[in-house]
This record gives sequence, C-alpha cells and structure tokens, in this order.
Amino acid sequence: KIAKENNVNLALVAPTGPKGRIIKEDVLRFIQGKQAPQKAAPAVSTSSHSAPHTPGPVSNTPVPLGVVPLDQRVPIRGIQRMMVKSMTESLQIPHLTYCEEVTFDKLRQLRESLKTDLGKRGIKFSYMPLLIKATSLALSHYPVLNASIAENGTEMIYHSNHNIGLAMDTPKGLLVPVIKQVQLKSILDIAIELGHLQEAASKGALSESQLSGGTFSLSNIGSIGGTYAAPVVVLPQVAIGALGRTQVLPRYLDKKGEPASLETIENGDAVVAPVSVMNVSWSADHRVVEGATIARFSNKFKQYVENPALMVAELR
Ligand code: CAO
Repeated sequence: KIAKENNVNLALVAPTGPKGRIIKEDVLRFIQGKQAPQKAAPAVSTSSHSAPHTPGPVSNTPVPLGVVPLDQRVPIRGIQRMMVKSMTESLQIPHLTYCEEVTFDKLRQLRESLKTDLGKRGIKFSYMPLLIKATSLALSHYPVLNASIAENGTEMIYHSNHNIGLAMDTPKGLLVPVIKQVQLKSILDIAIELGHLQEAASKGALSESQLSGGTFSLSNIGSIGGTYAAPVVVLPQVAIGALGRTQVLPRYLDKKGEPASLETIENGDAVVAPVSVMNVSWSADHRVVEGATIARFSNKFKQYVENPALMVAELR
C-alpha cells in the first residue's frame, strides 16, 4: 500500500525480510532515498567504479562497460531449498570418508564389448549399470551400509532391497532418482531403467516415487571431472559413494599384467604400463559404520570392478 501510494517500483527495492521478502522498512528506506547496505539492488547499478564488469547471477540485462552491478539477493526455492534442508540435516552426521583406486581395464573392455550391440537395440550402455551392480553385490556382503537408523534412534533398519539413488546433474539442478531393487535386476535391466530416468530427468519429468525410497547413493562426479570427492551422506541413509574420473596412468605391472610387488620391481621383472584407473570415495555415518567395514566393502567393490567375471559369477 505504501509503495502504491508513493509510486514506488517494488522491483527496485532491496528486500531484507525473510525468504527475500520486501518489508515495510525497505519501502520507507527506499522512499527516503536510501537502500539497505549489502542487499539486493537493481540489476544495473548507476555507480561507475572502474572495476571490470561482473554480471550478477540472475540478471541478463546488458551492463554498460565499467559498471559494476550491486550484489543481488535471490530467494532460495524449489530443489535448492530442498538441498539446503537435506544438507543441513546431514550436518548432524559424523562423516568418515575412505578413498580407493580401482583398476578399470577389464570393466572398460566388458563395456566396449557390450556397448555396440546394446546400442543397436537402442540401449545406452555407460559404465554406470556395471558400477551400480558391483555396488549392490558389495552391499550384499555388508548390509549395514544399506541400512538406516530408525526414527526412535535406538534401532537399525536393515533394508532388504538395494534401492540405489544416482545423483544426476539435471537442468533443474541436482536430483537423485532411485533404481529400486537393484539386487534383483540384471545389468541390462539397470541400463534400461537408467536410460528412462535420465530421459525423464532431462525433461524435468521425474516423479515423486522415482525420487524417493533410496537406501544407498552413488554420485558419478567423474562424468564431469575431478578425481576424488568427499560425498555427503543423505539421511536416513548411512553411506554414499562418489566415483571420480577414469584416467590412464602409468603403473608397475608384473609379467602376468598384475600390479607388481616391490620385490618384482627390484628384480627388474616389472614393466611400467598404461592402466585405466578410477578413484572412488565412500562416506559413511561413523555413528553406526566402522572404518574397517567401509574398507572391507570397498575391497569387495574393487574386486568386482577389477575382475568383472567375479561379478558375472554372482549374478542371478
Ligand atoms: N570417468 C570418465 N568418463 C566418464 C565417467 C567417469 N567417471 N563417467 C562417465 N563418463 C563418460 C561416459 O563413458 C560417456 O562417454 P562415452 O559414452 O563416450 O564413453 C560420457 O562420460 C557421458 O556419460 P553420461 O554422463 O551420459 O552417462 P553415465 O551413465 O556415465 O552418468 C549420470 C550418468 C547421471 C551419473 C551423469 O550424467 C551425471 O549427471 N553426473 C553428475 C553427477 C553429479 O552431479 N554428482 C554430484 C552430486 S553432489 O553435488
């Protein structure tokens, strides 16, 4: 009302109220010709500092050369607001993060041998279905990592289904659709489902049920870049894995092509050869997961990835 009576354009008023709201004092301050310090401002400032032009995070308005727009205050909404909530809750978890290097050559060959044929059937086949299956197989040996702490705080719930959430970088922001009952699915089933989820995510059409019910999470940050990440556990889950970028790096190998021992290297029986490696980082809730458990789980995962024949042997 005050704004209307005084012909104030509210778009130009810096909000200082909760959730980015303009409050009465903001309008009165504006009428008096003052703006709140360090608060939102018009997209284009009329000040003429000599610092280089730095566009604000949301403004597309062209800014004259040499003009520095004031900082902008933007309400946190939608997915970002959910992220603030869930990540704030995650702060109560004492995190234990454990990292490992995994050799990727055999898994890469397996993927290459399947990719073309499956591609002809319209199925996109990345590394993820294999890595999701390897995670599920490793989880079946360490069920505490597929558990959660009950709301009463005095019981653990061991989930019988491996509902693996996969972090996706989507046009709407970070979403974590869930592949349910991975323990019952073939690698092909997982590839098909992942394709559907990626398509729905790219259209912003993931349903509530596709986004809920996760019991463990994976994040393939390596598809964007980076080697190691320290992933954050999302309650009520107790563990999460982050996969780094696969790289070809020099490693000492013995005559069988296996990692060489120090003795073999000293005897001159080893060669330095290019090896595909991927770094994986696991974070767990240290209130209920011991470091030794996450280390043993990681060793299992490593075994499956480095020798996919083992994985095949355990498939149902
Ligand atoms: N290292 C190297 N290359 C990788 C890789 C890795 N870790 N992961 C994927 N790639 C390659 C794939 O092999 C593919 O290339 P080719 O087909 O030519 O071989 C290419 O990158 C694209 O893969 P993709 O992203 O389409 O498919 P994907 O199944 O590997 O990954 C998904 C799917 C959803 C995990 C990924 O698209 C994504 O969104 N990643 C980001 C996750 C994220 O934001 N995590 C952070 C969460 S915490 O804030």
